[in-house]
Amino acid sequence: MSELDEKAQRIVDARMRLRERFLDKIKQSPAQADERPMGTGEANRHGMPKLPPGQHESKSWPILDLGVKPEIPLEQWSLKIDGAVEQSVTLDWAQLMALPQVELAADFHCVTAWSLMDSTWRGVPFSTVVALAGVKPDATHVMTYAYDGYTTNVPLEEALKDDVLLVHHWNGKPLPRDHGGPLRMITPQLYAWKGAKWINRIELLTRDRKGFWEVRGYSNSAHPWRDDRYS
Ligand SMILES: Nc1nc2c(c(=O)[nH]1)N[C@H]1C(S)=C(S)[C@@H](COP(=O)(O)O)O[C@H]1N2
Ligand SMILES: [Mo]
Repeated sequence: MSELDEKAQRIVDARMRLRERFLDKIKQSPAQADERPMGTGEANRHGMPKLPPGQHESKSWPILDLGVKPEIPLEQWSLKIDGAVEQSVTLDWAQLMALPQVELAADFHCVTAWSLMDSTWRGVPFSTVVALAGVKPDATHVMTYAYDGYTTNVPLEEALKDDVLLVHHWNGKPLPRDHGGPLRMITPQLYAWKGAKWINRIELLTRDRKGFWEVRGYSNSAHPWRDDRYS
């Protein structure tokens, strides 16, 4: 194995150990725990009905944000992982791209009732990036921050699911700035507001704290198959 392959293998192993710590919670968190989830259509890749209740399919991809679309040149871009971690880490673009990359198909459900189906996403699993920093045993939640000032929170077991990615490509093309490029998070098993566009910081928390929309009345848990939109 080359030095680079060995490094990649160490990162992948660390990610697996981290996910193992949370595997029971991951399995029991809402998507898997619902015996009769709401919605219609064939099962999607994580076993939920393709279309969550109250959603309709959108053929185009709407743009929703706070109106500020930060432009971050790649040479100035960075992502910080801190909080309840063994060691804070700040990645530059080249370091992010040197991590093991994955590609998967997933749907995208916005709380305003549209769903974008069957996108192909390419990026780095959230769990890979936080494994680099080493997650402390008492970490339970995550706050993500973005270049436009947006924040959103998720339980760690939701964030560690295999389809939660930090993505830089959508359907084979670089992620457009309007949709959070160069890098955004996606949370296919939660409403899309849980995925920060233009992400620049991941803070591990030892107790839950609410993000931008969560303090303004959106659901803290945001589970599409429970029609879980507002708190
Ligand atoms: N940085 C940032 N991320 C964000 C938002 C935002 O305003 N700023 N809006 C959220 C909301 S409410 C939704 S529905 C999705 C929309 O993503 P899109 O514009 O790519 O469709 O991004 C989420 N992530
Ligand atoms: Mo939204």
